[in-house]
Amino acid sequence: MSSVTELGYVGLNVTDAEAWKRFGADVIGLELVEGEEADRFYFRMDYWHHRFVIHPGETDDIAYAGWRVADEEAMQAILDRLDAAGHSYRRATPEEAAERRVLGLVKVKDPSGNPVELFYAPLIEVHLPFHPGRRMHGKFVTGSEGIGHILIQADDPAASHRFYSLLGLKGAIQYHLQSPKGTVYPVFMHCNDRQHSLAFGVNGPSRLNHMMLEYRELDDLGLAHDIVRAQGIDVALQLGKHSNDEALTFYFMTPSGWAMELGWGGGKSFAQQQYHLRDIFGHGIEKSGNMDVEL
Ligand code: MBD
Ligand code: FE
Repeated sequence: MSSVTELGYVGLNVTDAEAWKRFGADVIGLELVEGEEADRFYFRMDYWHHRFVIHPGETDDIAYAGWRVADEEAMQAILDRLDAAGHSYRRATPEEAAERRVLGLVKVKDPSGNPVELFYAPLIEVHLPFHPGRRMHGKFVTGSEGIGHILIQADDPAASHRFYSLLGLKGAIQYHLQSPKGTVYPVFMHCNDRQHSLAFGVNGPSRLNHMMLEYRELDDLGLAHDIVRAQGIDVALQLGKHSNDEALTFYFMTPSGWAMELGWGGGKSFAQQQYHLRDIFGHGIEKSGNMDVEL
């Protein structure tokens, strides 16, 4: 069955562009690319033209999530499934595809109204090696595992699960967790070796609850943690290790008010379902508000 292959890029609406440039480059280590378009800028993580499109404006939230498919044929197979399920979508114009630096682009919304983009053939600039925005020991985990994962709003988790299954993602509820709103049942879905590329079932004030990026070297996670602490950035969840992907991570607030999860050592996706009641260790809530789950 044709499937999306990775979370390839993310678009973000931000109110404080200057804060985001510093945050992306100096805290996370992303490569800032100002580009020629006055209304946006980019961050790179690897050889791709970009992995983030930042749109300064009036709001702070995810603008779209870009899911890659292998080619035109795989795209058509997924569109056929959306048609059969009665789910509408729009084929982007060549100008819109060029805007994203891809050769094929379709725009669709998930059942909660989260903008989703399906694309094939991104521009990969192999002649432009990744140049981190600050010192890094190693690189980001990308490649066939995509940029990381997002935890997004789902008004009806069962409907979201059906929709993302049409895109080819696989997964299920992997935790039963306590939150101020009662027990929550987060769903985790994967489309490659990364244990999960998508999660939902923990709703908060924004469409994007958090986004996770992964370093190849433990020392880069430690460096990021030192920088976050030195800058006095609010830490939402302290360092800890998840039971599902076994990644060592911590969560801290972006200039947009949703959380960034940075990690190291994430495990692979598995074919058989299992669930957990808590994490292996850590992840204590420090700054309440966005990630109020007892892990
Ligand atoms: C994650 O990446 C996560 O964000 C949560 C809440 C639980 C398990 C793995
Ligand atoms: Fe996460």
